[in-house]
Amino acid sequence: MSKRIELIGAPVQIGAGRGGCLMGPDALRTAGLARTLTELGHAVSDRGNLDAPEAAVPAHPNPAIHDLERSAGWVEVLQAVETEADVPIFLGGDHLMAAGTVPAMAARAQARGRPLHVLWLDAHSDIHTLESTESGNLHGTPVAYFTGQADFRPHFPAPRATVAPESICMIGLRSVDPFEKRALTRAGVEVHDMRAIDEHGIAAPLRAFLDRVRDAGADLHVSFDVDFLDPGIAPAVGTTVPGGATFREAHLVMEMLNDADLVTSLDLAELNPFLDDRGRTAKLLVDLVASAFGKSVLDRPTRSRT
Ligand code: 6HN
Ligand code: MN
Ligand code: MN
Ligand code: MN
Repeated sequence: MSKRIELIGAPVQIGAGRGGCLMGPDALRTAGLARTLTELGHAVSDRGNLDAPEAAVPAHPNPAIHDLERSAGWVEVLQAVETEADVPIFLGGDHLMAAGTVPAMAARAQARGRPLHVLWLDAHSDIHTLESTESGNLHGTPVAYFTGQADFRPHFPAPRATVAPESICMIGLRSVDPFEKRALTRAGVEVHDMRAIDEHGIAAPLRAFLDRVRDAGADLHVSFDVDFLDPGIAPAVGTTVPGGATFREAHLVMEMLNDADLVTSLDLAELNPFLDDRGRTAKLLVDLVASAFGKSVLDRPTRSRT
């Protein structure tokens, strides 16, 4: 089915521990994202890259935190995004971007009387608070922010809309800090770590979650962190963790998302082209997006279930 897809560049990089995600949106463009989606029959537009000023915010007592003013600026700018597209694709940018994109998409869902569900594909749970982060890298905090698990004011603006923790499904986890383990349990987020994927496969939990999204009549935001993938196939990310999703596991997730036809927005987060190997990670991401938007091996969808 043909969709109106809007590419929105979010070159956030101060949320990560090292520079390079600034180049993420342009690497995805260079790898042919728009052309690929157009060839699949979609109507693609490109808003170009957003920019964010530093916000005037008080210092936080946690001395590890860096770039708080610019981070707050990005959260404000991204939260305000409005789009007419069926599916906006936010081109990151480190994962702090989700502190803006998810509330923006939650507000958009709310305006059409629907809840927002979030599929979080990541090695990490990113559920630190401003108080708990030890690295001070705020890309580790968006989930605590957009679920309202912690009050980030007065450093960040209040979220425009929040997402219920029970409406989040995390797949791919394999690096979760002690504070985050407690936070995930307390919040009641659905989590499938790599150990569970090894045992049961990736299709079963995803299928169950997609059924839940459909039954809830919800919008679905997918937040795709490059480190969800195994570093052997996706080296261009600052926070590689061994034992990630394989090439086929990742494509299967995207193919199932296409079959379910529920995705209403997508983040492509954490691509650091400075660490890439001749563009292979960027090209893999474009290929995965193609699978999520209709590229299939055969002429007909190979549906696992209707
Ligand atoms: N990401 N839990 C670690 C930290 O520094 O807080 C890693 C965060 C990674 C964030 O991958 O988007
Ligand atoms: Mn400081
Ligand atoms: Mn992440
Ligand atoms: Mn991650």
